[in-house]
Amino acid sequence: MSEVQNQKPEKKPIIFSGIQPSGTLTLGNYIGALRNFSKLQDEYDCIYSIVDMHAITVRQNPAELRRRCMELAAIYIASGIDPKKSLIYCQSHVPGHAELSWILNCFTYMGELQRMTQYKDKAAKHADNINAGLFTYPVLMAADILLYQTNLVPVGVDQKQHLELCRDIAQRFNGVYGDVFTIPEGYIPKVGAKVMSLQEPTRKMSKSDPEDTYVALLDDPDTIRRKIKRAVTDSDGEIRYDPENKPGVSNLLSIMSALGAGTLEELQNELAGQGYGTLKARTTDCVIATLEPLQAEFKRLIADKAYLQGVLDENARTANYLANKTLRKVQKKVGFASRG
Ligand code: ATP
Ligand code: LTN
Repeated sequence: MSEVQNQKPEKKPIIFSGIQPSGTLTLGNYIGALRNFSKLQDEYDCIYSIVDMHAITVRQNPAELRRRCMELAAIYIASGIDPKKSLIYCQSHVPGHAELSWILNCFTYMGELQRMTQYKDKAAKHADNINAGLFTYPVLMAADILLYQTNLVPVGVDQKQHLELCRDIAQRFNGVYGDVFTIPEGYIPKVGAKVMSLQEPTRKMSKSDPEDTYVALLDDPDTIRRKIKRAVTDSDGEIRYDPENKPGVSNLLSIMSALGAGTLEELQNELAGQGYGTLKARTTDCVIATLEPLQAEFKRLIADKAYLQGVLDENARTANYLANKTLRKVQKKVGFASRG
């Protein structure tokens, strides 16, 4: 090996994650996933997709979906992802996702997909439109991840089951054809992996639920204050972390802790003996302080559509190049005809 080759920098491990442009991003998306995206940009090669193909598993208004894709690109950058270091692109701009997804469909069992809790939840929620895309959604997600030989996937805990299926599919494929795919690991936060609804604190906060159940990343301070003030708690008046018996209070404590206000224990000690009014006011302050800089940066970026379009176009070209490397290998392995 020549000296120059010897000095070649080590290839960094790869991070991949995606968020659906299916609604206004919530504090749950931020705490569970987004805020971790920018953290590891220097140690990893990071790829963050705006997964618009996943979003259409539920009916979307086309103009709104297009607008939300642009907004999500601005939110990604406003949260600290640097598009010069990390890739930010729209899933639909890289056809390899759909192509690999088809192949992986043929390595996934109906029974595996039938067990997916997100599918069961969404099928119940959208009983008038239980389409095949909703059913095979986790296979497209596996394709997203495996296409880039991903090592680490930052997600909220609700995606753990999908991630395990992705690993199973990859191992099954590798078992037949040799080491084609890297087997990915999840990166799930210790606190805040599942932020709960403000109105029904036993359910996950979700961007496709009614407005008053979540704090949106772009809510103004008054709206945030009002929503948290109305958050459901309980009637025993004690500030204690106990998700089973006190889901509402525990949710507010974990939100604060996740946003850096202290460990759950510290917060419990600090707030012991105080009323829920104080707990809510403190939570509100933490949330506003976290979101203010992100919102200011978002406003600046969303005004510059040409810049955002440029980032999406340029990064999609790189993503296509990387995706095709894996895709060609997979196509060859399964025996698709060679190209002249
Ligand atoms: P939808 O309601 O449209 O299904 P969603 O709000 O669940 O959307 P996704 O786009 O499916 O959001 O998820 C994006 C990322 O945010 C995923 O990594 C997911 O695990 C994470 N996430 C979503 N909701 C929460 C939550 N309440 N707490 C923590 N993480 C969450
Ligand atoms: N299914 C995810 C979004 C998603 C994703 C991915 C996350 C699609 N593809 C790949 C991580 C890696 C969700 O949050 N509902």
